[in-house]
Amino acid sequence: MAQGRGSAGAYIAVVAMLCVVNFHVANSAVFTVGDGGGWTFSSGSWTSGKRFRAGDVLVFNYNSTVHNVVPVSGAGYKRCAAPSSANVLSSGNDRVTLSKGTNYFICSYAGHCQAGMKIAVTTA
Ligand SMILES: *[C@@H]1O[C@H](CO)[C@@H](O)[C@H](O)[C@H]1NC(C)=O
Ligand SMILES: [Cu+2]
Repeated sequence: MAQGRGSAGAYIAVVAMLCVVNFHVANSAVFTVGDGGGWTFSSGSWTSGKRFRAGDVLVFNYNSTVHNVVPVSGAGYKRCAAPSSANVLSSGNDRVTLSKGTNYFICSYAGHCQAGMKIAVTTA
């Protein structure tokens, strides 16, 4: 009997855990950067009026022969510079989960960031 109650308790704990996981999945939004236009030179203004939260996912769609996505620091964003150790994303369909605070991304192809291919996404 005691053993039966024990496994029922474990079962309830597992179900409760799955509900928590589902809750997080259901509450994280997926945003396509630039919407139909994709990740490009005019992406900087795409963030305006949107509300992002930590855990939300950004999808970067672009032509990978001419662009990339590099998560950078605030300084890297301002200077349009990525450190050599940067994690360069280049699949053309990259998904990035937003963390708390401001998340910065640039395209590191020569001149692209300077031409506006950069975004700063602040999570609430
Ligand atoms: C990607 O860009 C290259 C170079 O401009 C071009 O030749 C190619 O057709 C483009 N691919 C797509 C899918 O637009
Ligand atoms: Cu580019």
